[in-house]
Formats: sequence, C-alpha cells, structure tokens
Amino acid sequence: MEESLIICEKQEEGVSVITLNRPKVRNALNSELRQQMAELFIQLNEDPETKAIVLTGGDKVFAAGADINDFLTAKTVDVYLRRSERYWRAITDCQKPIIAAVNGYALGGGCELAMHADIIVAGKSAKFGQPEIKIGLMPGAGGTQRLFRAIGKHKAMKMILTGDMIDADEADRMGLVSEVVADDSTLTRAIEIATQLASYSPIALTQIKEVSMLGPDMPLDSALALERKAFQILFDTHDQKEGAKAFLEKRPAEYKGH
Ligand code: CO8
Repeated sequence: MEESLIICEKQEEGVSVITLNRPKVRNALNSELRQQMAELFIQLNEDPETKAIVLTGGDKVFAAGADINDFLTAKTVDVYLRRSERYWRAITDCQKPIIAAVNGYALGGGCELAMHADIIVAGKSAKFGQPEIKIGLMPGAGGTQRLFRAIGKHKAMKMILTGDMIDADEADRMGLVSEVVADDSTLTRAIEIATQLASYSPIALTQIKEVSMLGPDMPLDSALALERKAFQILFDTHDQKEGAKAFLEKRPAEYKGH
C-alpha cells in the first residue's frame, strides 16, 4: 500500500498535528500533497475538537520547496491552470492558530509554508531560504511578500536575491521564528504551545488572529478601529464572561467557543 503523503493525528486537549510525509524527497511539495494539505486545513478549521494545529515535516526536514520535477516541462498555462493559490488560501483562511515545528530545511515553498504559521518553533538544525533564484525562478507563494513583512527589506532582499540559507539562530535574530529549541524538543515544544492555546477561548483566539493578520496591511486608524470592534464583539460571548468570572473565583475557566 502507498504511504500517505500527509499524516494527521489528533492529540488530547484539542491539538491536531499535521506531518508532511515525503522524506525521500525532503518533503518536496507536489500538487497532490498540497491538495491533501489544503483539504486537511479545511476539515480541521471546521472540526470542533481541534483548537490549535501543529504543522511539521518530522525530525529531519520541514520541506525542500515545490517538487522541482513538476517544473521541468510545465508551461505558463499549465502553472496558471493549477491554481495553486487555492491550496495556500485554505491555510490562510484557517481561523485557528497554526504552530510550525521546523527541523532541517525549510526552503522555497517550504519556507513559504512555514511563514503561513502564526508561531514558528525552530530546531537548532533548521535552515530557511528562498533558493528559487538558483534554479532560474523566483518565489511564487508569498516569499517576496511575507518575508519582507516578517524581517524587513534588506534582510529579505538578501535572502531572496542570493538564494542563500540562514540557520535557526540567524532566523531567530531576524524575527523569522518565534523561538529556537534543541532538535529533539521541536515538536514537543510546538505541541506544548498548541495545548496552551487550546485551553483558551477559541473565539478570542480567532478574533486575535483575524485582526492581527488583517491589520498590518490597513491604515493604522482603520486597523485600530477593527481591533476595537473585535474587542467589543467579545463582550457578547459566554467565554468573555466565563474568563472574567473564573479569574475572580480563582478557578480554571471553562470555555465553550461562543
Ligand atoms: N523537488 C524535488 N525533489 C527534491 C527536492 C525538490 N524541491 N528537494 C530534494 N529533492 C530530492 C532530490 O532530488 C533527491 O532525490 P534522489 O534521492 O532521487 O536523488 C532527494 O530529494 C534528496 O535530496 P539531496 O540528495 O539533494 O539531499 P541533501 O540532504 O543533500 O540536500 C536540499 C537537501 C538542500 C534540500 C537539496 O535537496 C535542495 O537544494 N533541494 C532543492 C531546494 C530548492 O531549490 N527548493 C526550491 C524549489 S522551487 C519552489 O519552492 C518554488 C515555490 C513556488 C510555489 C510553491 C509551490 C509549493
């Protein structure tokens, strides 16, 4: 039987772990894998038991980018008709927190995939890069835009134009990752963070994510108004009242997600 390209495991406490599973080709992201990943994100977004999602490529590698075999003969119209953007959209549309656990290479589409996460935990072995220029190409799934926004013009341009990789500590200094841990702790730490988030109010997490993602591309006054509206909306939720009550009664809150 053929091995699954992607594995999804539900943990206790509302955490689902997605593992890319093409280790022989360094988890190269072919269309089939990306389609399956998109379907999973859509399912998990709807799944009431899943409160936070961990995305990993396993112990050794996160993902070495698009599957270069798919680029050998493809013409403009083929690439256009693939409509790959819908697969990425499924991840950006996911309202739940996504934590990437990155060991080893996160290159090209792999680096772009990691940047779709809200929090990135990197193992010491992690290496990030946008090496497309080295194969006569350029980033095509947000690399030129998300990297720019994450680490600023001059660091991003250096990475995109040279195609050279940076290691975990450099990525940490640049603000490309949230924290760096020992390789054997990457997944555990990502799950620990996801479990922490899963204990919070799901609707408050969703509002934080939505406002934080939309705000930076808006004029500041509009973004602040959006934040205010989201803040106000939460006052009509069970969870907001429960959170305040539980604090004052010195007990853990029981959130319902509404
Ligand atoms: N596509 C296809 N096969 C790959 C890829 C890839 N991206 N990366 C590695 N492989 C294959 C190799 O061909 C090799 O196959 P085989 O065993 O049959 O020879 C196997 O995986 C192992 O690779 P290496 O022997 O090279 O392993 P190393 O550990 O020595 O090196 C590297 C690992 C550094 C990751 C190296 O394989 C490498 O440089 N890979 C290519 C990285 C790259 O250029 N990525 C960018 C691709 S373009 C891109 O991502 C554009 C994104 C645009 C849209 C997003 C769509 C997803």
